[in-house]
Amino acid sequence: MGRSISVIFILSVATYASCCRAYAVESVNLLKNPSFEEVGAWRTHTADANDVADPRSPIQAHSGNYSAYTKATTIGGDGYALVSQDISIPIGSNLELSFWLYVKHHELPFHGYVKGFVTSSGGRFLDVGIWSGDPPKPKANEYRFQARVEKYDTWFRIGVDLGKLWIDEASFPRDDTITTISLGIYNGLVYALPKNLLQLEVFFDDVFLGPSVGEEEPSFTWLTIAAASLIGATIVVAAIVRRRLRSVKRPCTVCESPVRGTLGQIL
Ligand SMILES: [Ca+2]
Repeated sequence: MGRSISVIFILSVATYASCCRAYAVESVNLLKNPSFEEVGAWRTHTADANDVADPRSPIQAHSGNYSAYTKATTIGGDGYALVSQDISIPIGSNLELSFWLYVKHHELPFHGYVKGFVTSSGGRFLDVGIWSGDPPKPKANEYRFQARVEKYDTWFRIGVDLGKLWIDEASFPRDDTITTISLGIYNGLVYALPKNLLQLEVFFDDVFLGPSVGEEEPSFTWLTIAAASLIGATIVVAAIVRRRLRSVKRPCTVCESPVRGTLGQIL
């Protein structure tokens, strides 16, 4: 009986694991080349020749062998560097945006911003990133989600429920379509910092934009765990009851045996 319970338990776990794995696979990234492993899909933008935007840099990678590298300096003036991709994704409440980034540590703390952002056909901007100091207040068509640098010189992830931010927090209309996604940095003179000194270097990798599976997964998980627990508990109770019934009957079958004492000890 013990072995059969184990087998059923293992089968339950295996079934649960395969369910969850299949469910996770349903998460579809709507971006092309999100890990920067291939050539193409991303365009680059820089302020001048002193800035760098490389959509396929082999220097760092969160996954695979490449990431997007951006570097901006105040040498020669304002500095910014971006990579962007044209898309067409209708706003939905379950849209999720996430990306990994690696901010290089420099002698001076960075001044400016590091961000991922989307723009829409309705002329709206939703920014997700890190701003130093006290950035200007967003305009009516802008929404800003402020994160922070968790650690320098290592990869960390920023993720948001883009659809919920768009609809519930920014109060932007739902009938809009995201037309571009961009990732990049700005290290500019708007912060009145010394010229020819500052630079900012950030890598981006594994960008995700697509339907979120985070909302439904917990209820699915808890339902599955509850059902599995109920089945498991029923099996265990049935096994205990059966065993007790046997042990109740057993003394009658051995009561006439001369070796009852020995059997009783064994049983
Ligand atoms: Ca990569």
